[in-house]
Amino acid sequence: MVETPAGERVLCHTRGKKSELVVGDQVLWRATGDEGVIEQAQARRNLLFRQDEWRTKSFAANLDTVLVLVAGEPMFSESQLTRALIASRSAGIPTWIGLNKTDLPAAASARERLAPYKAMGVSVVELALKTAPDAAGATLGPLLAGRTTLVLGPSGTGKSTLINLLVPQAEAQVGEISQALNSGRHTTTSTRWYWLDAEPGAVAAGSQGDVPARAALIDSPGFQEFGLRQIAPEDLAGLMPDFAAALGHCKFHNCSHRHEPGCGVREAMARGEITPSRQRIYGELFEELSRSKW
Ligand SMILES: Nc1nc2c(ncn2[C@@H]2O[C@H](COP(=O)(O)OP(=O)(O)OP(=O)(O)O)[C@@H](O)[C@H]2O)c(=O)[nH]1
Ligand SMILES: [Mg+2]
Ligand SMILES: [Zn+2]
Repeated sequence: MVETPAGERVLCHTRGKKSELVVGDQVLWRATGDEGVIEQAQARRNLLFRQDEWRTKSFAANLDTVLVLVAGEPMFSESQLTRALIASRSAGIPTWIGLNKTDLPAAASARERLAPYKAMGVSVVELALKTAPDAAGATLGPLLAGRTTLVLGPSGTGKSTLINLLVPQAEAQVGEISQALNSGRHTTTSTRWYWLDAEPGAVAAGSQGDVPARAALIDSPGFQEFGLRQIAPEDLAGLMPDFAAALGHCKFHNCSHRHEPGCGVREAMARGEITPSRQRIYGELFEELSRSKW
């Protein structure tokens, strides 16, 4: 589906083999009756994707920010959160965390689990999208203004609830929590672009000089697996802010920070500057990314 500058959506076909286009791509296209043909994809500013041994799965392209939405129920996996943060950092896209469902008791332990992320400089906002929508809207407004934001996260955290709150005509399907928990079912099955404000033309007509960028939100299906095969194990520490802060003091320049003597990162661990769970996740990821691909 291609959107024209006038805001019209046109069903387009691609030439030949399977399309590698993703939400957020810009294209040159040509009308063929009511539909269209995509002639060329423009270069991307960035691309967020995950990659396992068998395939690469793209989320979206040309993003200004990524909002990773998590909750205490279902309790988010710290490993999944870390993977999402590493992928977006590696793609060069600023990323922040939303803790949703703060009306539920489980929010307390989720908040605790997020403390080290706040400490390493990731911004975390708290939301109760369903029970305190006005407050959530007020918190999110300035963070989303003028930007394209991908809303990412495990299934059932409230991504589509957020879209529906901010884009009243969206009618994104929202799942029952029991279904999300029991069957691992994903309510949202495709990635979709929503404009957050003003009709096309309205912004340009009313503004002087530079046309302000329109805010957009991208809803995505919840992820379970989050492969990082695109990342070399030796680049991992530099993509994890608490590890990155301790780099530069190791005896060996190719230190893996797992068992080498004179390791500055492990000294930081001993000083309590890197939590045990982050150490475990680093170790698991390092192993996973070091495994040969065949
Ligand atoms: N208690 C509580 N429930 C919420 C809140 N926000 C959303 N929910 C509920 O959480 C469930 C899942 O919400 P969705 O918006 O469908 O979640 P999603 O992240 O889009 O899920 P997928 O599309 O499967 O990835 C629904 O039953 C929502 O009503 C909240 O702030 N508090
Ligand atoms: Mg959804
Ligand atoms: Zn080291």
